[in-house]
Amino acid sequence: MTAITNHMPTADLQALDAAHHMHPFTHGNELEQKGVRVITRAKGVTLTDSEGNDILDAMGGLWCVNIGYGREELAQAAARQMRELPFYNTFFQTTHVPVIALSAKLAELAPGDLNQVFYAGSGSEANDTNIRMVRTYWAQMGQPERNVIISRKNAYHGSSVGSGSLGGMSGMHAQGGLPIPDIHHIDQPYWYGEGGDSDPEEFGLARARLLEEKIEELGAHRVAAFIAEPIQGAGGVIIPPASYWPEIQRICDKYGILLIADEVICGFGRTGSWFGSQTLNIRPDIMTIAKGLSSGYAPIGGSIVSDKIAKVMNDCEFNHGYTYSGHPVSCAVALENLRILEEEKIVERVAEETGPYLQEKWQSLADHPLVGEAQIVGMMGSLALTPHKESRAKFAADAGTAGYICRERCFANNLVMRHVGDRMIISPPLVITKEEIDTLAERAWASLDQAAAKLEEDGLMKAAS
Ligand code: PXG
Repeated sequence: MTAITNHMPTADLQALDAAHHMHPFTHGNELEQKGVRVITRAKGVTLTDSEGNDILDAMGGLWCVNIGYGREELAQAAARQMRELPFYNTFFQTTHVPVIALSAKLAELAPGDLNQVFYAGSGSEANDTNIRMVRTYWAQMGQPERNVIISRKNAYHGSSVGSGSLGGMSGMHAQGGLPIPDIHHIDQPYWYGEGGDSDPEEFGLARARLLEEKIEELGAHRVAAFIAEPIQGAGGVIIPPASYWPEIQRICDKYGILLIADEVICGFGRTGSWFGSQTLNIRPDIMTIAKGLSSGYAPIGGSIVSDKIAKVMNDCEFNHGYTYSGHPVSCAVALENLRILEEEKIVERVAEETGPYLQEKWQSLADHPLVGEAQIVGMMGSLALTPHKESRAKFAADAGTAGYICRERCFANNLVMRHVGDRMIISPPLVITKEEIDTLAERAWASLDQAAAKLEEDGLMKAAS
């Protein structure tokens, strides 16, 4: 057996990684040339790499480590559950205590009549469940032709064949035969990038009305559901104009179309409420959950569904499920995570204390010459980089060039801040302190300075014509 310890030299770990590990969303050869960064441990909001660098993780792992790293209670919960009952399935007329307790807790936390949970191992799987669930629901209702799902361009709903089809990422659709049939995409409510000279609220309304146009075009009798993230995450933390969601809700209500809120990122405190749907006043029929549900300590996802849907679905046998649906260890870890979020009032703190503090610091980054806008809700924020603030111009260079340069500077300054195209994004652990927020803002500003200098030096501070 190869024993890999933290003491193995970094270069050896990198070589083994390059030889045997295929990374998601990564150009393997480029990564090998560059040398992968090896993360060895983490505590609170701080990662440590194999070279001993301490890095402020402003992405919360991958939008998920809401309670921060290193909480012993979750390790204890996992160990206890592994000893007692490491696995049993929930398929054949059986259940277990952790899945019962977690389901009851989620029903209590979820808004409205969202009271039943179908489990998955991830957000992608949960959205695959949703495709089959809403189509089966309508078939059960005697309307099997209602099988179209409408989503949005630049949405992210996962990477499996079904969820990748729901998503609106063109790079993903270009590989592997996506999208599957009967998924349609409308334009996103991205005023900064696509709104031109329009008023943001007018633009928000116009983008919402694209849903109505699409429904009319396809025929309402064909449309099963609309799916959207309350705030687009992987697409670049795009916060819609205030006019957008009320109009979407009105349209879904008018045509009786099911609304799926993908809460994989927005859920569990990220926006300052338990769910993004509460922050944005949405009444979904289904919420997709994952990530913050367990703070990433164990893989788990699911769909929380309304009584209306559960009643119909429970009237048939839904031929669907995963070996790890309601995995007892993941459920026990998720329960302990929810206990910590609740008892330590972490969501309230984001809403009332640290969120507003981060917002103030984040907004001040908009004063930087390279930043066209700074947007933030709760603890998910974005900066739009631009060569020309006043006109919100895009760079003449390929999209993502400036963002990548800035991200590299962040890494060099021991800050994990991602880029999506030329937008910089953050989603830190919700437990980040004011002092750590100061550090985040200082490192971000320094990285922006260095990125601007590099862009000038390379002649890249030019606006696209
Ligand atoms: N829905 C949303 C809104 C997500 O953000 C998924 C579903 C899929 O979840 P799983 O657990 O299957 O990954 C996600 C995941 C990025 C990035 O680059 C974002 C995600 C995953 C990987 C990378 O920002 N979000």
